[in-house]
Amino acid sequence: MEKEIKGYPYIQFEHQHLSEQEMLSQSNTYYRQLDKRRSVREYSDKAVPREVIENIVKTASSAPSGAHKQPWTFCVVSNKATKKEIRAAAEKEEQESYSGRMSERWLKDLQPLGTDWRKPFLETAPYLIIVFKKVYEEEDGEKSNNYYVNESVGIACGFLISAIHQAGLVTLTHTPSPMNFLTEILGRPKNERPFLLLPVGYPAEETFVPKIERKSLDEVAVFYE
Ligand code: IYR
Repeated sequence: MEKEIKGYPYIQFEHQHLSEQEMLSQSNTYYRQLDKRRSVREYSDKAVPREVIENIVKTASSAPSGAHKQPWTFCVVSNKATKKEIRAAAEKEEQESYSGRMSERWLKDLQPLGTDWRKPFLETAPYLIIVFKKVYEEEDGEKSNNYYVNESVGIACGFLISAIHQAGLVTLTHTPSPMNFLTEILGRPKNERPFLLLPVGYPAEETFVPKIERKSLDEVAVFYE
């Protein structure tokens, strides 16, 4: 059903009605499923069908955004030479970060996670998704700023990570700093800034991840009843 409201086209919202029992069951299943997600740093080079990646990106791009501007570009890199170039540039920055730019406290906080400047996953993973935020749009030389860009792109990345997990793949939110080399290597326009880099693929065989605990509901939520 379609109609006009105040001169704009509307369609009827299709709500998926669930019984309370179904809600309980589905919310719990979704929680248990997402709670299994872990950031993975060791990847297999096993190929992933491109259509799976396309579905994942479409899911991310279905996220809400300020004034529905969808201020993002997902650069999907599987080209070996480009991955190699990205790895070299990222490791160069990371080397400087780990040997001086990051504080002692920061380095100590990262120790249990076992990270260092080496990023072999940038070449091993079959795909790298580099998310760019579009700070403004340019039409006929006219610049117009987008709204709530960080919030919008952050939410889209949440959808992306959840879709990757749901597809049976693994990822990692990698944030080399500074990230401008990605703008250059990928030839992105001026209005786009790199936001997050995510390797996507299968975990390497026998992957170990840090034994961490998640905060309890009491620690993260306050109910005002
Ligand atoms: N960007 C670096 C450092 C790093 C920072 C945080 I905060 C992490 O949770 C993990 C790593 C890197 O990618 O190694």
